[in-house]
Amino acid sequence: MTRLDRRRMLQLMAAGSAGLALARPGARAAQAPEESLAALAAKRGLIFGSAVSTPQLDDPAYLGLVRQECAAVVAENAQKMYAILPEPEAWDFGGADALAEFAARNGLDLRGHALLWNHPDYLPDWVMETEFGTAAAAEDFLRGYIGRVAGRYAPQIYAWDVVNETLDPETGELRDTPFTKALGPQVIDIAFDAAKAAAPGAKLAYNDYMSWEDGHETHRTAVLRLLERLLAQDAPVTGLGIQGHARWTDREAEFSPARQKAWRGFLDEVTGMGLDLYVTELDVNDGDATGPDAVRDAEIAAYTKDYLGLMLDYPQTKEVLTWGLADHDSWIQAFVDEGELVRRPLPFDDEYRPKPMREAMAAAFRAAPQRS
Ligand code: 9MR
Repeated sequence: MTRLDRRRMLQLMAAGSAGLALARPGARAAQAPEESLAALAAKRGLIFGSAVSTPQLDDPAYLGLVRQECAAVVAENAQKMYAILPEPEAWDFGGADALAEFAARNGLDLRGHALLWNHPDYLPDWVMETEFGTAAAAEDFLRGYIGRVAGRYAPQIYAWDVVNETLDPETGELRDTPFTKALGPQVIDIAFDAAKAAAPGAKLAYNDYMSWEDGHETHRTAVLRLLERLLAQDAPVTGLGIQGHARWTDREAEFSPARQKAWRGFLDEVTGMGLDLYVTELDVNDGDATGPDAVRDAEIAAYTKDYLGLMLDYPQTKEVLTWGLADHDSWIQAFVDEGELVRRPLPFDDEYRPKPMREAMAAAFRAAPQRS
């Protein structure tokens, strides 16, 4: 456990849930379950937190829930390159600074996401249109960008997703961007090196959405090869960010013993390399499931308990973050077609009432082995 983890755990344990509610006037104490997820996780040496979007910083009730339940927050979008550098030289730290201030004011740890999302759809348009000409020019730009962003929030940010989703899940190859054109696979090494230089005390993760689901085999293998290569070249990577976005449509998609076995095989290889695991973006999309909310919620909760049970079995799993706390604000709702049911992917409903998924998470934290 790092010094930061230990300090946070002691704070949470000393505060207890009543202390947390009292210290946080915005919190909806009347609805608050007995012990916060953060306190339950901290008892096991784990960090629990959630993504927060910039608009949510203007929603006092939502922030009350964040303060009530979380030990850490991560920017849902505000630290992405398209938000910080939407045009050449047009640096905009507004959203990222606002979240950093919220975290500091409330004693919350701050995770960083993501220094390099090396993906054609999510780099700023002007970067996608740039031809760097030489490898040195691409490297200079990338080192300058990462140095400035990671340096600005050091040492507040205790962990960075240094590189996000750079592998094409279908082919296992690096995604094609101006950075990969100019630098090839070295782009990843350069990003880690620049992050380490600017934030020497932070945990540094490769973050991606490979999962236990069918069709993810190529993606999992590509991630293993990338991590092996990085470690062989002494890149300062400390762990793998496992996003944990699950799609849970029907019985066909269940977390079956065979799929769990394959997933454990993958996690065994990652941890066998000496890396930590961070669950960074947990949510459960119940797709086109039909039926009453109570039935859908029970299935999502059962899955969450099994999934976290497996993940927390690994003492290398040090953090669990959800990608938001309340259903209505989830990114998944943007993909709901007309006539489909609104999804229920997160631990709280749209009135911030705890759902069975929250109970499942609490149970998984209670049952988790103690980690050091
Ligand atoms: O939740 C995020 C959504 O609001 C953004 O529009 C989208 C594109 O920036 O990114 C979403 O977050 C993604 C995260 O950054 C990386 N992993 C997948 C997440 C869900 O798409």
